[in-house]
Amino acid sequence: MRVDIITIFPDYFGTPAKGAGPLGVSLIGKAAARGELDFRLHDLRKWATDVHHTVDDTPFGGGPGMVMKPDVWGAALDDVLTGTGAVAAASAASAACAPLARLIVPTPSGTPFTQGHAAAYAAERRLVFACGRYEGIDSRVVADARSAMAVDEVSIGDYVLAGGEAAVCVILEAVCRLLPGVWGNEQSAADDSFGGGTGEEGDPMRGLLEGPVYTRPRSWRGREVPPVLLSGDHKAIARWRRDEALRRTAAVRPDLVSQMISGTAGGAAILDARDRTVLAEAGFPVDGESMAH
Ligand code: JEE
Repeated sequence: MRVDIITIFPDYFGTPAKGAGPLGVSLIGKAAARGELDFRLHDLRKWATDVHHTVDDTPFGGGPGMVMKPDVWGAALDDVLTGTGAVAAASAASAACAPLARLIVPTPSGTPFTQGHAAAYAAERRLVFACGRYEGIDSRVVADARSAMAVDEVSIGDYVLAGGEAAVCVILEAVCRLLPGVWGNEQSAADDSFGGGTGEEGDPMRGLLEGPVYTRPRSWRGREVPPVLLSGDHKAIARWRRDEALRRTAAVRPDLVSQMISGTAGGAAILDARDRTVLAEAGFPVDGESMAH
């Protein structure tokens, strides 16, 4: 997969080719070293035409801060997509026949980024990320890009960052661990059953958060590993894990439990009698039962 990142802070991403920075280490770094990932960093200021390499201007209509200029972004996207590298060389015609790629624009006003997006991006040949700064990018840039390619405006969460770079790192980490050949993929990625995510149909843990996990030693600072996990009784272990997952999800993400219940005709298809007891104890009415407290 080829990944282009356009930013005024290419240094933010370190030197992926040298194994340094967020894209150079761990699984992403190893996939890059094997040639499965090809990162290209682009300094947006390269496409600024004035002597000060200006990329921002005051917002029309007034208001705080600055907005990134559409002409600079348009030239950058044209060049990166056509692969010319020449400043403002791309015509509308050459942009129209740009190689298939998806443009991803992180923004606080975007669609919430989910595991579903990560899976879709992992299936693409080429991703292009546009990192904004200041108060964001002139809205016409995305409108214009949509005439040539698929464009996603996504948000990684309900808080305000100073720019899109950190969001790109988050998105790439979620995407790259799903790539075929990236270690852990066969096991861990297939196990992903995160709420609203890509857990397979019939996965008993789909839509739930994972419960607690343990490793050796069995006893640590007077705290014991739950005996069921040492029992060798796989059925009992699976049941315990589901109970813990239900309890944890009810406690920290009641919205996911509600989604599970409402999305499946009262949860009939996916909630057994034991599930209903566990959820009732956690204060969730299931199947017309009243709240436990
Ligand atoms: C990209 C610039 C900073 C600050 C206006 C008005 C917005 C942009 N989950 C996420 N949080 N933040 C980002 C993100 C932030 C960015 C850019 C992504 C480019 N910025 C910026 C303020 C404003 N504010 C009041 O409501 C909040 C806009 C992001 C992602 N992905």
